[in-house]
Amino acid sequence: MQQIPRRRRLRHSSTAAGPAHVDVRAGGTPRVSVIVPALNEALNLPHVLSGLPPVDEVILVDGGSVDDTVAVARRLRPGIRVVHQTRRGKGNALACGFAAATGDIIVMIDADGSTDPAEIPRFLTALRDGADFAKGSRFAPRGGSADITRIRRFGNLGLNALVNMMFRTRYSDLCYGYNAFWADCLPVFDLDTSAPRPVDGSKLWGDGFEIETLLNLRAARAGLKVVEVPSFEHSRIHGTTNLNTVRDGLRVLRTIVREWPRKPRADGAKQVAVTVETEPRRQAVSK
Ligand SMILES: Nc1nc2c(ncn2[C@@H]2O[C@H](COP(=O)(O)OP(=O)(O)OP(=O)(O)O)[C@@H](O)[C@H]2O)c(=O)[nH]1
Ligand SMILES: [Mg+2]
Repeated sequence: MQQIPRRRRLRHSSTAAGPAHVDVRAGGTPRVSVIVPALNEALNLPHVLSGLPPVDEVILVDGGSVDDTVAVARRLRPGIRVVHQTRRGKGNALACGFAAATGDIIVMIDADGSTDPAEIPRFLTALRDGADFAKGSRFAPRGGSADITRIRRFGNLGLNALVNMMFRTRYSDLCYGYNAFWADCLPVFDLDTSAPRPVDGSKLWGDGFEIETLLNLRAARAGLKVVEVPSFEHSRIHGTTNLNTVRDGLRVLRTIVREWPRKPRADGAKQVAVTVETEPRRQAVSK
């Protein structure tokens, strides 16, 4: 496991006795930021935001929605922080949200109702129990999906197997958007939010739906301790997907190839068995 410099683990906080440095990983109370990338999700946000457990900060990263996404978010949660992304794509949205987050723990969750906010405590438990990166998995025991199509399932399976072989990981779900990590791991992901938007309208690498793959590969390469957390993916409640299976599947493949030269350390990622207890699943929501 990569040793994260101690100073990156310190959070500067104020107490009645004055400013103090608190090592939150070693037992302080971590502040939790939830990042919600959203593109035209006004109809789904009530479900997502009302289901959140108590957290310290919620950041909605708007992708230039043309519906009432931002207004609905502000109405439902007056304290929500709204961030506008710098380029196009879910990956860029997440990178912008991560950069804006002030919490010790960052949780990424979708805005379409497919990722259940009630599962957040499982991810937090995994992090508090020693993981650097709590990686949601639909294919870990007691995970599942009501949303994934057969072609996406096979694509994910194949790409996942390729990654496990090339990067010596033991991932069970490469392309899933529900994850959480300690904010002090952010430098490992090396995400850029300041590069200009390409004039031809294309997406930079990492800016699209390949973002989860990128995070998983860079976590592995850096030797972060990755723990898979079983998760149940529900169907998107309203609206249609922004993902194109072939186009985005090829982007994931190219991401794997591009990340390969940055080989993992000899000992690989310290992935451990799934140890987090799961609560009963809520009922699947149909489209
Ligand atoms: N800000 C922002 N959010 C995005 C963008 N693209 C997708 N999202 C959000 O990212 C989340 C996942 O996108 P989806 O379109 O649901 O993709 P998916 O979950 O792979 O596809 P489905 O399973 O069919 O729903 C949703 O909350 C989207 O609103 C984008 O370009 N910008
Ligand atoms: Mg979705």
